[in-house]
Amino acid sequence: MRRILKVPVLVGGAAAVAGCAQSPSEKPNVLLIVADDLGIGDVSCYGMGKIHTPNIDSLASVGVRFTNAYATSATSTPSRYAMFTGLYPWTNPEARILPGDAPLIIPTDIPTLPKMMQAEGYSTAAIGKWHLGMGDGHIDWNKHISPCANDIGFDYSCLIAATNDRVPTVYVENGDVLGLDPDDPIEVSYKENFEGEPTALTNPEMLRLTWHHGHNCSIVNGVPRIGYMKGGKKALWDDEKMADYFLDCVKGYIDEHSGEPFFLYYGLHEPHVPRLPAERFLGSTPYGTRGDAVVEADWCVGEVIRYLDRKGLLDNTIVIFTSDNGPVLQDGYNDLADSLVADHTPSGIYRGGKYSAYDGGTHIPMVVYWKGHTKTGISDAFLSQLDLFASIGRIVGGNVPEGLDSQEYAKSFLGRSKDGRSDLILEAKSHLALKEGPWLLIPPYKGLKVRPDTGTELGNLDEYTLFNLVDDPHQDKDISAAEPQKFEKMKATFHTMVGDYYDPDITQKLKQRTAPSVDAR
Ligand SMILES: [Ca+2]
Repeated sequence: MRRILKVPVLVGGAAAVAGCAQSPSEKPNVLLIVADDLGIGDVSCYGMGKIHTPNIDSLASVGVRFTNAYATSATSTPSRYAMFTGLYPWTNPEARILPGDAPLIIPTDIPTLPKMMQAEGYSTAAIGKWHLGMGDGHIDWNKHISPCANDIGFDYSCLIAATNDRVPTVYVENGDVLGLDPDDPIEVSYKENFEGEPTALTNPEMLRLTWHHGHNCSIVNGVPRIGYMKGGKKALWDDEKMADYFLDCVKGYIDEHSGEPFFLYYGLHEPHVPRLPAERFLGSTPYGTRGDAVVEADWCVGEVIRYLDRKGLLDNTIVIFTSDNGPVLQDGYNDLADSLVADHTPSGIYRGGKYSAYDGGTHIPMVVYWKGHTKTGISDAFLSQLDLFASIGRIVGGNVPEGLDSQEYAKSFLGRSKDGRSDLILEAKSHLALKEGPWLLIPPYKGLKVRPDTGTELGNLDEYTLFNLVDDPHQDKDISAAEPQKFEKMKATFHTMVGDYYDPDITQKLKQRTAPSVDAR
Protein backbone atom coordinates (compact mmCIF):
# COMPACT_ATOMS: atom_id res chain seq x y z
CA MET A 1 0.00 0.00 0.00
CA ARG A 2 1.34 3.40 -0.99
CA ARG A 3 0.06 5.15 2.10
CA ILE A 4 3.01 7.34 2.94
CA LEU A 5 3.07 11.09 3.27
CA LYS A 6 4.36 12.86 0.23
CA VAL A 7 7.27 15.08 1.21
CA PRO A 8 8.16 17.66 -1.43
CA VAL A 9 11.66 19.09 -1.55
CA LEU A 10 12.68 22.68 -1.87
CA VAL A 11 14.68 23.42 -4.97
CA GLY A 12 17.40 26.02 -4.88
CA GLY A 13 17.06 29.45 -6.43
CA ALA A 14 14.22 31.52 -7.75
CA ALA A 15 14.89 30.15 -11.24
CA ALA A 16 12.69 27.22 -10.25
CA VAL A 17 9.65 29.40 -10.69
CA ALA A 18 11.08 32.25 -12.74
CA GLY A 19 9.22 34.59 -10.41
CA CYS A 20 9.43 38.35 -10.57
CA ALA A 21 12.42 39.90 -8.82
CA GLN A 22 10.74 42.05 -6.22
CA SER A 23 12.14 43.56 -3.07
CA PRO A 24 9.96 42.94 -0.02
CA SER A 25 8.71 46.53 -0.09
CA GLU A 26 7.37 46.04 -3.64
CA LYS A 27 5.66 42.74 -3.03
CA PRO A 28 1.86 42.70 -2.95
CA ASN A 29 0.03 41.73 0.20
CA VAL A 30 -2.04 38.57 -0.14
CA LEU A 31 -5.39 38.29 1.63
CA LEU A 32 -6.91 34.81 1.40
CA ILE A 33 -10.51 34.78 2.68
CA VAL A 34 -12.03 31.30 3.02
CA ALA A 35 -15.68 30.91 4.01
CA ASP A 36 -16.91 27.71 5.65
CA ASP A 37 -19.53 25.64 3.77
CA LEU A 38 -20.58 28.54 1.53
CA GLY A 39 -22.08 27.34 -1.73
CA ILE A 40 -21.57 28.79 -5.19
CA GLY A 41 -25.31 29.52 -5.24
CA ASP A 42 -25.04 31.46 -1.97
CA VAL A 43 -23.07 34.21 -3.71
CA SER A 44 -25.40 36.43 -5.70
CA CYS A 45 -23.00 37.39 -8.50
CA TYR A 46 -23.19 33.76 -9.65
CA GLY A 47 -26.84 34.37 -10.44
CA MET A 48 -28.07 31.05 -9.12
CA GLY A 49 -29.52 31.70 -5.65
CA LYS A 50 -31.57 34.36 -3.91
CA ILE A 51 -29.39 35.63 -1.06
CA HIS A 52 -27.86 39.05 -1.76
CA THR A 53 -24.11 39.34 -1.17
CA PRO A 54 -23.31 42.89 -2.28
CA ASN A 55 -19.77 43.00 -0.96
CA ILE A 56 -18.53 39.84 -2.67
CA ASP A 57 -20.41 40.96 -5.79
CA SER A 58 -18.64 44.32 -5.63
CA LEU A 59 -15.27 42.58 -5.45
CA ALA A 60 -16.24 40.43 -8.43
CA SER A 61 -17.36 43.49 -10.40
CA VAL A 62 -13.81 44.84 -10.42
CA GLY A 63 -11.96 41.50 -10.26
CA VAL A 64 -12.25 38.03 -11.77
CA ARG A 65 -15.13 35.72 -10.95
CA PHE A 66 -14.30 32.08 -11.52
CA THR A 67 -17.05 29.72 -12.66
CA ASN A 68 -14.95 26.56 -12.85
CA ALA A 69 -12.94 26.69 -9.60
CA TYR A 70 -12.71 23.78 -7.19
CA ALA A 71 -11.78 22.91 -3.67
CA THR A 72 -9.99 19.57 -3.56
CA SER A 73 -12.47 18.18 -1.06
CA ALA A 74 -16.07 18.32 0.04
CA THR A 75 -15.16 18.88 3.71
CA SER A 76 -13.09 21.44 5.61
CA THR A 77 -10.00 19.68 6.89
CA PRO A 78 -8.75 18.08 3.68
CA SER A 79 -9.70 21.14 1.67
CA ARG A 80 -7.61 23.47 3.85
CA TYR A 81 -4.80 20.92 4.08
CA ALA A 82 -4.51 21.06 0.28
CA MET A 83 -4.60 24.85 0.21
CA PHE A 84 -1.70 25.24 2.65
CA THR A 85 0.47 22.28 1.57
CA GLY A 86 -0.14 22.14 -2.19
CA LEU A 87 -0.64 18.38 -1.77
CA TYR A 88 -3.61 16.19 -2.53
CA PRO A 89 -5.16 15.59 0.90
CA TRP A 90 -6.07 11.96 0.25
CA THR A 91 -2.34 11.17 0.26
CA ASN A 92 -2.46 11.89 4.01
CA PRO A 93 -4.87 9.52 5.79
CA GLU A 94 -5.14 11.98 8.70
CA ALA A 95 -6.63 14.69 6.47
CA ARG A 96 -10.22 13.88 7.41
CA ILE A 97 -12.84 15.73 9.48
CA LEU A 98 -11.02 16.20 12.77
CA PRO A 99 -12.26 16.34 16.34
CA GLY A 100 -11.37 19.49 18.28
CA ASP A 101 -8.52 17.84 20.15
CA ALA A 102 -6.82 16.29 17.10
CA PRO A 103 -3.09 16.80 16.66
CA LEU A 104 -1.73 19.11 13.97
CA ILE A 105 -1.91 17.10 10.73
CA ILE A 106 0.47 19.23 8.67
CA PRO A 107 3.99 17.98 9.44
CA THR A 108 6.14 20.85 10.67
CA ASP A 109 9.05 19.85 8.44
CA ILE A 110 7.35 20.07 5.04
CA PRO A 111 7.11 23.16 2.81
CA THR A 112 3.89 25.14 3.11
CA LEU A 113 2.37 28.16 1.41
CA PRO A 114 2.86 30.40 4.48
CA LYS A 115 6.47 29.20 4.91
CA MET A 116 7.16 30.16 1.31
CA MET A 117 5.74 33.61 2.00
CA GLN A 118 7.89 33.97 5.12
CA ALA A 119 10.97 33.16 3.04
CA GLU A 120 10.01 36.00 0.69
CA GLY A 121 9.96 38.51 3.53
CA TYR A 122 6.26 38.33 4.26
CA SER A 123 4.69 38.64 7.65
CA THR A 124 2.12 35.83 7.85
CA ALA A 125 -1.04 35.32 9.87
CA ALA A 126 -3.91 32.86 10.25
CA ILE A 127 -7.08 34.29 11.79
CA GLY A 128 -10.42 32.51 12.19
CA LYS A 129 -11.41 28.92 11.46
CA TRP A 130 -8.56 26.37 11.51
CA HIS A 131 -9.59 22.67 11.71
CA LEU A 132 -6.14 21.31 10.89
CA GLY A 133 -5.37 20.13 14.40
CA MET A 134 -3.17 21.48 17.15
CA GLY A 135 -0.62 19.92 19.47
CA ASP A 136 0.76 16.39 19.46
CA GLY A 137 -2.37 14.48 20.38
CA HIS A 138 -2.06 15.00 24.12
CA ILE A 139 -3.10 18.62 24.52
CA ASP A 140 -3.13 20.32 27.90
CA TRP A 141 -5.27 23.34 26.99
CA ASN A 142 -3.95 25.12 30.08
CA LYS A 143 -0.40 25.21 28.76
CA HIS A 144 1.21 26.38 25.55
CA ILE A 145 0.04 24.14 22.68
CA SER A 146 2.81 22.91 20.46
CA PRO A 147 3.02 22.42 17.56
CA CYS A 148 0.41 24.87 16.29
CA ALA A 149 -0.26 27.04 13.25
CA ASN A 150 2.85 29.06 14.05
CA ASP A 151 4.96 25.95 13.42
CA ILE A 152 3.81 25.54 9.81
CA GLY A 153 4.60 29.08 8.70
CA PHE A 154 2.28 31.56 10.39
CA ASP A 155 4.03 34.27 12.44
CA TYR A 156 0.74 35.05 14.15
CA SER A 157 -2.38 32.97 14.70
CA CYS A 158 -5.72 33.57 16.38
CA LEU A 159 -7.99 30.62 15.75
CA ILE A 160 -10.78 28.35 16.77
CA ALA A 161 -9.18 24.93 17.04
CA ALA A 162 -11.69 23.15 14.83
CA THR A 163 -15.20 24.40 14.08
CA ASN A 164 -17.79 26.48 15.89
CA ASP A 165 -19.77 23.36 16.77
CA ARG A 166 -16.87 21.53 18.44
CA VAL A 167 -15.24 21.97 21.82
CA PRO A 168 -13.12 23.60 23.07
CA THR A 169 -15.18 26.73 22.47
CA VAL A 170 -12.29 29.12 23.09
CA TYR A 171 -9.93 31.22 20.99
CA VAL A 172 -6.33 30.08 20.70
CA GLU A 173 -3.75 32.81 20.03
CA ASN A 174 -0.26 31.70 19.07
CA GLY A 175 -0.85 28.36 20.76
CA ASP A 176 -2.32 29.72 24.01
CA VAL A 177 -5.97 29.79 25.05
CA LEU A 178 -7.00 33.43 25.34
CA GLY A 179 -8.46 34.72 28.60
CA LEU A 180 -7.91 31.51 30.53
CA ASP A 181 -8.35 31.68 34.30
CA PRO A 182 -5.71 29.38 35.85
CA ASP A 183 -8.13 28.66 38.70
CA ASP A 184 -10.67 27.27 36.22
CA PRO A 185 -8.67 24.93 34.01
CA ILE A 186 -10.08 23.53 30.77
CA GLU A 187 -10.52 19.83 30.19
CA VAL A 188 -11.62 18.38 26.86
CA SER A 189 -12.63 14.85 25.89
CA TYR A 190 -14.03 13.36 22.73
CA LYS A 191 -14.71 10.05 24.48
CA GLU A 192 -16.68 10.68 27.65
CA ASN A 193 -18.33 13.40 29.66
CA PHE A 194 -16.88 14.88 32.85
CA GLU A 195 -18.79 13.92 35.95
CA GLY A 196 -21.60 16.29 36.80
CA GLU A 197 -21.30 18.36 33.63
CA PRO A 198 -24.59 18.99 31.80
CA THR A 199 -25.09 17.66 28.29
CA ALA A 200 -27.83 18.06 25.71
CA LEU A 201 -29.08 14.62 26.71
CA THR A 202 -29.16 15.13 30.47
CA ASN A 203 -30.25 18.79 30.51
CA PRO A 204 -32.29 19.63 27.40
CA GLU A 205 -33.96 22.48 29.32
CA MET A 206 -30.66 24.40 29.07
CA LEU A 207 -30.75 24.53 25.28
CA ARG A 208 -31.69 27.58 23.21
CA LEU A 209 -30.86 25.68 20.01
CA THR A 210 -31.76 22.00 19.83
CA TRP A 211 -29.76 19.31 18.10
CA HIS A 212 -30.80 17.21 15.14
CA HIS A 213 -27.89 14.80 14.96
CA GLY A 214 -24.42 14.55 16.37
CA HIS A 215 -24.49 17.63 18.59
CA ASN A 216 -25.62 16.28 21.93
CA CYS A 217 -22.56 16.63 24.17
CA SER A 218 -21.49 19.64 26.25
CA ILE A 219 -23.67 22.74 26.33
CA VAL A 220 -21.92 26.07 25.80
CA ASN A 221 -23.90 29.33 25.63
CA GLY A 222 -27.08 27.26 25.50
CA VAL A 223 -25.85 25.48 22.38
CA PRO A 224 -25.06 21.76 22.38
CA ARG A 225 -21.68 20.87 20.83
CA ILE A 226 -19.68 17.92 19.56
CA GLY A 227 -17.33 16.80 22.33
CA TYR A 228 -17.15 17.28 26.07
CA MET A 229 -15.60 20.22 27.85
CA LYS A 230 -15.23 21.36 31.42
CA GLY A 231 -13.97 24.62 32.90
CA GLY A 232 -12.50 27.65 31.14
CA LYS A 233 -15.64 29.72 31.75
CA LYS A 234 -13.91 33.10 31.31
CA ALA A 235 -12.29 31.99 28.07
CA LEU A 236 -15.48 30.84 26.32
CA TRP A 237 -16.27 32.57 23.06
CA ASP A 238 -19.53 34.40 22.45
CA ASP A 239 -21.02 32.87 19.30
CA GLU A 240 -22.90 36.00 18.27
CA LYS A 241 -19.73 38.09 18.60
CA MET A 242 -17.38 35.72 16.76
CA ALA A 243 -17.60 37.54 13.42
CA ASP A 244 -16.83 40.91 15.00
CA TYR A 245 -14.08 39.36 17.10
CA PHE A 246 -12.19 37.91 14.16
CA LEU A 247 -12.78 41.01 12.06
CA ASP A 248 -11.21 43.12 14.82
CA CYS A 249 -8.26 40.68 14.88
CA VAL A 250 -7.87 41.09 11.13
CA LYS A 251 -7.99 44.88 11.33
CA GLY A 252 -5.53 44.91 14.23
CA TYR A 253 -3.16 42.70 12.30
CA ILE A 254 -3.39 44.96 9.24
CA ASP A 255 -2.66 47.99 11.45
CA GLU A 256 0.45 46.38 12.87
CA HIS A 257 1.79 45.13 9.54
CA SER A 258 0.85 47.91 7.12
CA GLY A 259 4.52 48.76 6.59
CA GLU A 260 5.58 45.32 5.34
CA PRO A 261 4.16 42.76 2.92
CA PHE A 262 1.77 40.37 4.61
CA PHE A 263 0.06 37.09 3.82
CA LEU A 264 -3.18 36.93 5.77
CA TYR A 265 -5.42 33.87 5.84
CA TYR A 266 -8.85 34.93 7.12
CA GLY A 267 -11.04 31.88 7.82
CA LEU A 268 -14.67 32.97 8.11
CA HIS A 269 -16.70 30.64 10.35
CA GLU A 270 -19.95 31.23 8.45
CA PRO A 271 -22.25 29.67 7.39
CA HIS A 272 -21.06 26.52 9.23
CA VAL A 273 -23.29 25.37 12.09
CA PRO A 274 -24.27 26.59 14.63
CA ARG A 275 -25.50 29.57 12.64
CA LEU A 276 -25.59 32.32 15.25
CA PRO A 277 -24.91 35.63 13.51
CA ALA A 278 -24.87 38.92 15.40
CA GLU A 279 -28.34 40.15 16.33
CA ARG A 280 -28.16 42.99 13.79
CA PHE A 281 -28.13 40.42 10.95
CA LEU A 282 -31.13 38.42 12.18
CA GLY A 283 -33.98 38.59 9.71
CA SER A 284 -31.87 40.07 6.94
CA THR A 285 -33.01 37.19 4.72
CA PRO A 286 -36.20 35.11 4.65
CA TYR A 287 -34.03 31.95 4.80
CA GLY A 288 -33.47 31.77 8.53
CA THR A 289 -30.18 32.04 10.38
CA ARG A 290 -28.23 30.27 7.63
CA GLY A 291 -29.15 33.00 5.18
CA ASP A 292 -28.44 35.65 7.81
CA ALA A 293 -25.03 34.09 8.49
CA VAL A 294 -24.20 34.32 4.78
CA VAL A 295 -25.08 38.02 4.89
CA GLU A 296 -22.87 38.44 7.96
CA ALA A 297 -19.97 36.75 6.14
CA ASP A 298 -20.47 39.00 3.14
CA TRP A 299 -20.46 42.06 5.41
CA CYS A 300 -17.15 40.90 6.93
CA VAL A 301 -15.65 40.63 3.44
CA GLY A 302 -16.77 44.18 2.69
CA GLU A 303 -15.44 45.49 6.00
CA VAL A 304 -11.94 44.12 5.52
CA ILE A 305 -11.75 45.40 1.94
CA ARG A 306 -12.97 48.84 2.97
CA TYR A 307 -10.43 48.82 5.80
CA LEU A 308 -7.57 48.00 3.42
CA ASP A 309 -8.76 50.84 1.19
CA ARG A 310 -8.89 53.34 4.07
CA LYS A 311 -5.36 52.32 5.02
CA GLY A 312 -4.15 52.86 1.46
CA LEU A 313 -3.26 49.17 1.17
CA LEU A 314 -5.94 47.83 -1.16
CA ASP A 315 -4.16 48.87 -4.35
CA ASN A 316 -1.25 46.62 -3.49
CA THR A 317 -3.19 43.67 -2.08
CA ILE A 318 -4.23 40.52 -3.91
CA VAL A 319 -7.65 39.63 -2.50
CA ILE A 320 -8.77 36.03 -2.95
CA PHE A 321 -12.24 35.07 -1.78
CA THR A 322 -13.41 31.46 -1.79
CA SER A 323 -15.13 28.71 0.24
CA ASP A 324 -13.69 25.45 1.55
CA ASN A 325 -16.43 23.14 0.27
CA GLY A 326 -20.01 23.00 -0.91
CA PRO A 327 -23.05 23.93 1.15
CA VAL A 328 -25.29 21.96 3.49
CA LEU A 329 -28.61 22.92 5.04
CA GLN A 330 -29.36 20.42 7.82
CA ASP A 331 -25.97 19.88 9.49
CA GLY A 332 -26.87 18.98 13.05
CA TYR A 333 -29.13 21.63 14.57
CA ASN A 334 -32.83 22.37 14.30
CA ASP A 335 -32.22 25.82 12.80
CA LEU A 336 -34.87 25.53 10.05
CA ALA A 337 -32.26 25.98 7.30
CA ASP A 338 -33.85 23.20 5.25
CA SER A 339 -37.47 24.17 5.73
CA LEU A 340 -36.88 27.88 5.08
CA VAL A 341 -34.63 27.50 2.03
CA ALA A 342 -37.62 27.89 -0.31
CA ASP A 343 -36.41 29.09 -3.72
CA HIS A 344 -32.82 29.70 -2.64
CA THR A 345 -30.35 27.17 -4.11
CA PRO A 346 -27.03 27.06 -2.18
CA SER A 347 -25.44 24.55 -4.60
CA GLY A 348 -26.72 26.51 -7.57
CA ILE A 349 -27.35 24.35 -10.60
CA TYR A 350 -25.08 21.58 -9.35
CA ARG A 351 -25.95 18.33 -7.63
CA GLY A 352 -24.87 17.46 -4.08
CA GLY A 353 -23.10 19.64 -1.55
CA LYS A 354 -20.86 19.24 1.47
CA TYR A 355 -19.85 15.55 1.92
CA SER A 356 -20.80 14.71 -1.70
CA ALA A 357 -18.78 13.32 -4.60
CA TYR A 358 -21.19 15.04 -6.95
CA ASP A 359 -19.92 18.33 -8.31
CA GLY A 360 -21.74 20.44 -5.68
CA GLY A 361 -19.36 19.11 -3.02
CA THR A 362 -16.29 20.86 -4.40
CA HIS A 363 -17.46 23.37 -7.04
CA ILE A 364 -16.95 26.53 -5.04
CA PRO A 365 -17.14 30.30 -5.54
CA MET A 366 -13.86 32.10 -6.15
CA VAL A 367 -13.16 35.77 -6.77
CA VAL A 368 -9.71 37.36 -7.20
CA TYR A 369 -8.92 41.07 -7.29
CA TRP A 370 -5.60 42.88 -7.58
CA LYS A 371 -5.88 46.43 -8.80
CA GLY A 372 -4.09 46.99 -12.07
CA HIS A 373 -3.22 43.32 -12.43
CA THR A 374 -6.47 41.36 -12.63
CA LYS A 375 -8.34 41.56 -15.90
CA THR A 376 -11.92 42.26 -14.87
CA GLY A 377 -14.43 39.70 -15.99
CA ILE A 378 -15.64 36.12 -15.70
CA SER A 379 -13.31 33.19 -16.22
CA ASP A 380 -14.10 29.54 -16.81
CA ALA A 381 -10.46 28.50 -16.38
CA PHE A 382 -10.36 25.15 -14.59
CA LEU A 383 -8.49 25.92 -11.37
CA SER A 384 -8.26 24.48 -7.88
CA GLN A 385 -7.42 25.97 -4.51
CA LEU A 386 -4.66 23.37 -4.63
CA ASP A 387 -2.99 25.61 -7.23
CA LEU A 388 -2.79 28.70 -5.02
CA PHE A 389 0.57 27.60 -3.55
CA ALA A 390 2.40 27.41 -6.91
CA SER A 391 0.51 30.34 -8.45
CA ILE A 392 1.01 32.77 -5.57
CA GLY A 393 4.61 31.57 -5.51
CA ARG A 394 4.97 32.58 -9.12
CA ILE A 395 3.49 36.02 -8.46
CA VAL A 396 5.67 36.84 -5.45
CA GLY A 397 8.80 35.17 -6.81
CA GLY A 398 8.66 32.48 -4.16
CA ASN A 399 10.62 29.28 -3.98
CA VAL A 400 8.00 26.68 -4.91
CA PRO A 401 9.10 23.16 -4.01
CA GLU A 402 9.22 20.37 -6.51
CA GLY A 403 6.90 17.43 -6.03
CA LEU A 404 3.75 19.36 -5.19
CA ASP A 405 0.35 18.52 -6.63
CA SER A 406 -0.16 22.30 -6.87
CA GLN A 407 0.12 23.59 -10.44
CA GLU A 408 1.07 27.10 -11.48
CA TYR A 409 -1.61 29.18 -13.18
CA ALA A 410 -0.69 32.69 -12.01
CA LYS A 411 -1.95 34.36 -15.20
CA SER A 412 -5.22 32.48 -14.99
CA PHE A 413 -5.80 33.46 -11.35
CA LEU A 414 -5.34 37.07 -12.50
CA GLY A 415 -7.85 36.58 -15.32
CA ARG A 416 -5.22 37.03 -18.03
CA SER A 417 -5.33 33.48 -19.36
CA LYS A 418 -7.88 30.69 -19.60
CA ASP A 419 -5.23 28.03 -19.13
CA GLY A 420 -6.08 25.61 -16.37
CA ARG A 421 -5.74 22.10 -15.14
CA SER A 422 -6.24 19.17 -17.46
CA ASP A 423 -7.45 17.06 -14.55
CA LEU A 424 -8.15 17.16 -10.83
CA ILE A 425 -8.86 14.41 -8.33
CA LEU A 426 -11.77 15.39 -6.10
CA GLU A 427 -12.37 13.91 -2.68
CA ALA A 428 -15.47 13.51 -0.53
CA LYS A 429 -14.90 11.74 2.79
CA SER A 430 -12.13 9.58 1.24
CA HIS A 431 -14.16 8.84 -1.88
CA LEU A 432 -12.29 9.97 -5.00
CA ALA A 433 -13.50 11.19 -8.39
CA LEU A 434 -11.83 12.62 -11.50
CA LYS A 435 -12.70 15.88 -13.22
CA GLU A 436 -11.21 16.40 -16.64
CA GLY A 437 -12.37 19.35 -18.71
CA PRO A 438 -16.19 19.26 -18.61
CA TRP A 439 -16.18 15.58 -17.65
CA LEU A 440 -16.70 14.12 -14.20
CA LEU A 441 -15.98 10.43 -13.61
CA ILE A 442 -17.30 8.98 -10.37
CA PRO A 443 -16.09 5.44 -9.68
CA PRO A 444 -18.22 2.96 -7.75
CA TYR A 445 -18.28 3.14 -3.96
CA LYS A 446 -20.17 1.15 -1.38
CA GLY A 447 -22.28 3.08 1.05
CA LEU A 448 -25.52 4.97 1.41
CA LYS A 449 -26.80 6.89 -1.59
CA VAL A 450 -28.23 9.61 0.62
CA ARG A 451 -26.90 10.58 4.01
CA PRO A 452 -30.02 10.26 6.16
CA ASP A 453 -29.18 12.95 8.72
CA THR A 454 -28.23 15.75 6.32
CA GLY A 455 -30.18 14.58 3.29
CA THR A 456 -27.07 14.90 1.12
CA GLU A 457 -26.82 12.88 -2.07
CA LEU A 458 -23.38 11.41 -1.50
CA GLY A 459 -22.56 10.28 -5.03
CA ASN A 460 -22.02 6.66 -3.97
CA LEU A 461 -22.73 4.94 -7.26
CA ASP A 462 -22.83 1.24 -8.14
CA GLU A 463 -20.91 1.58 -11.41
CA TYR A 464 -18.34 3.87 -12.98
CA THR A 465 -20.38 6.85 -14.11
CA LEU A 466 -19.51 9.66 -16.51
CA PHE A 467 -21.15 13.06 -16.60
CA ASN A 468 -20.68 16.09 -18.82
CA LEU A 469 -21.01 19.05 -16.47
CA VAL A 470 -21.46 21.61 -19.24
CA ASP A 471 -24.36 19.80 -20.90
CA ASP A 472 -25.72 18.35 -17.68
CA PRO A 473 -24.65 20.42 -14.65
CA HIS A 474 -27.05 18.58 -12.37
CA GLN A 475 -25.46 15.24 -13.29
CA ASP A 476 -28.66 13.41 -14.11
CA LYS A 477 -27.41 11.56 -17.18
CA ASP A 478 -24.73 8.87 -17.22
CA ILE A 479 -23.07 9.14 -20.62
CA SER A 480 -20.50 6.37 -20.19
CA ALA A 481 -22.18 4.26 -22.90
CA ALA A 482 -22.49 7.20 -25.28
CA GLU A 483 -18.85 8.22 -24.84
CA PRO A 484 -17.04 4.86 -24.61
CA GLN A 485 -13.59 6.13 -25.60
CA LYS A 486 -13.66 9.05 -23.16
CA PHE A 487 -15.04 6.76 -20.50
CA GLU A 488 -12.30 4.14 -20.84
CA LYS A 489 -9.58 6.77 -21.05
CA MET A 490 -10.76 8.54 -17.91
CA LYS A 491 -11.02 5.28 -15.99
CA ALA A 492 -7.40 4.57 -16.89
CA THR A 493 -6.33 8.11 -15.96
CA PHE A 494 -8.15 7.88 -12.64
CA HIS A 495 -6.44 4.65 -11.64
CA THR A 496 -3.05 5.90 -12.77
CA MET A 497 -3.46 9.05 -10.66
CA VAL A 498 -4.80 7.52 -7.46
CA GLY A 499 -3.22 4.05 -7.49
CA ASP A 500 -4.31 2.02 -4.50
CA TYR A 501 -5.78 5.05 -2.75
CA TYR A 502 -8.94 3.94 -4.54
CA ASP A 503 -10.87 1.48 -2.40
CA PRO A 504 -14.59 1.06 -3.09
CA ASP A 505 -15.10 -0.13 0.49
CA ILE A 506 -13.11 2.65 2.16
CA THR A 507 -16.00 3.97 4.26
CA GLN A 508 -16.54 0.65 6.00
CA LYS A 509 -12.81 0.15 6.53
CA LEU A 510 -12.39 3.63 8.02
CA LYS A 511 -15.25 2.91 10.42
CA GLN A 512 -13.53 -0.27 11.55
CA ARG A 513 -10.20 1.51 11.97
CA THR A 514 -11.60 4.45 13.93
CA ALA A 515 -12.41 3.92 17.57
CA PRO A 516 -16.00 4.92 18.33
CA SER A 517 -16.17 8.48 19.57
CA VAL A 518 -18.51 11.43 19.61
CA ASP A 519 -16.90 12.60 16.40
CA ALA A 520 -18.28 9.76 14.34
CA ARG A 521 -20.64 11.91 12.31
CA1 LIG B 1 -16.29 23.53 5.57
